[in-house]
Amino acid sequence: MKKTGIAWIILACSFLFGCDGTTPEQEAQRPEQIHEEPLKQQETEQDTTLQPIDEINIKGIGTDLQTIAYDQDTLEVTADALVRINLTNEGSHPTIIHNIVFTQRNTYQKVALAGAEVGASGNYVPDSPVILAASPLALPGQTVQLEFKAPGPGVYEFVCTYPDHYKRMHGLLIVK
Ligand SMILES: [Cu+2]
Repeated sequence: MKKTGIAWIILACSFLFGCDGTTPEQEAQRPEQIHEEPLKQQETEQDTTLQPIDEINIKGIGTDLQTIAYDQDTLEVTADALVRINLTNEGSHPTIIHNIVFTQRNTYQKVALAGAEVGASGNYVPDSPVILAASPLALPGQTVQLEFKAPGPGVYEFVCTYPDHYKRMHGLLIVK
């Protein structure tokens, strides 16, 4: 008698609500909810606007090997931010060509010397694990762009690897 009673309740329940206690009305809304969840998740994963962007404009100034320089010797960015570097070569002489290469600390000189060995065909950038990011070459009057993800907090370096430029064109990247 008890068993039959329970069976009746289950039967009545499934007629009225569906077996998990939802009304037919709620049942109708459900497919929409199921559809919404994965979409929201996808949006979060693809939403890069949540990542801070640190944009830096830096210039290569000077007219010869004795006067060339970056217009800043220290750059500061936020750890893990997307860093966007705009390097403008303000030189006018056709042989004054610059780039900007970010490296681990105490390596800029080694990287620049290796870059000079690589030569123009490799944009003067060596294949090295101490390089964080390297821009293309900027000809006089040109602006080149470089984007990379900032590393963890610490002190890093940047350098122009065009032959002989490293002596005057280098600086520190501070990541906070
Ligand atoms: Cu240079």
